[in-house]
Amino acid sequence: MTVNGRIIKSVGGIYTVETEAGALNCRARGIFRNKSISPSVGDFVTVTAEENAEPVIDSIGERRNYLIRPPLANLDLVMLVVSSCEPVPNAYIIDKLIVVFESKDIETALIFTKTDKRGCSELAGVYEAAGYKYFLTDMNSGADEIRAYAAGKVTALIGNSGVGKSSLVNRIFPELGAQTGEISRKLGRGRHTTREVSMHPLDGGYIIDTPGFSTVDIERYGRIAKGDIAGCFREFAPYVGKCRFADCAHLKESGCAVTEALAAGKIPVSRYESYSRLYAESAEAEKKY
Ligand SMILES: Nc1nc2c(ncn2[C@@H]2O[C@H](COP(=O)(O)OP(=O)(O)OP(=O)(O)O)[C@@H](O)[C@H]2O)c(=O)[nH]1
Ligand SMILES: [Mg+2]
Ligand SMILES: [Zn+2]
Repeated sequence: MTVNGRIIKSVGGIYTVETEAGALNCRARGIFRNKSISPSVGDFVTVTAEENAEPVIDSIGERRNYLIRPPLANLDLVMLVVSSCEPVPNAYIIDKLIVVFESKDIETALIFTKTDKRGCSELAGVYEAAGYKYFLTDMNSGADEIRAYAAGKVTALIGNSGVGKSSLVNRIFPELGAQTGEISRKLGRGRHTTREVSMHPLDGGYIIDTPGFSTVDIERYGRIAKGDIAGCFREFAPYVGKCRFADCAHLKESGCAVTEALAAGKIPVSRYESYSRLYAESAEAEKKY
């Protein structure tokens, strides 16, 4: 028997595939390993289930989009989860991730957590000015708005370890009881409590809890060509193409419409700083080829 389904969970080489015949725990055919494609949460797959044998994933449908870390396919929305206090928010990392999502054309919104501990109007203001939808949450508020926004979409919660992704999932699905973990007092970091990617049906879509990343993971994202980075900063759009030089890098060139907008306060300073840092890193990497 062959059935179609979608991978909703993946742990140590066992994939849970939601099918019309219910959820099946499957292995993947070896062929994927040879082709270096790994079946990922969100993938549409076909499964062959013979009697008395473990069901096996035979094929993976074409992906609309794909993230390497955490491995996720066919997303409609990424909600980047950022803590207002611990772990301390890092504008560069936020912007680097947003660039990755923008480069893949995945809609991005932000969630600022722990607003009971520290307000974050300044940070929120930056992303509002940049043109992003954002939400503020604490242990008692914000979940309903987020749930309403995610309705009907395949939404991944992505963010540093310890920012409160699983806590938020538990507020949206009180019956789920996802494990959450304390922040290490000494390091001010999360402890990688969530180890697996899991997808939960929500109002016609799905919400996906993911393991928090570390800085190492950030470095592993594929680099984006330096000339493509400005296009991933959506608030630059009104100015890009209006510079004096067609090949303007928006750094120190004269007649640059982007740096003029920055000077006029129309582009947030931290966003521009992230741009110039990402540009320099990408230029450095391109030199090595
Ligand atoms: N004060 C406060 N604490 C929160 C809030 N949200 C989460 N926390 C705490 O932050 C810690 C980490 O929360 P988790 O939900 O485990 O974080 P996570 O993002 O899932 O972390 P990983 O699974 O490691 O990626 C826990 O001690 C939570 O109780 C909040 O809104 N306010
Ligand atoms: Mg978690
Ligand atoms: Zn320019």
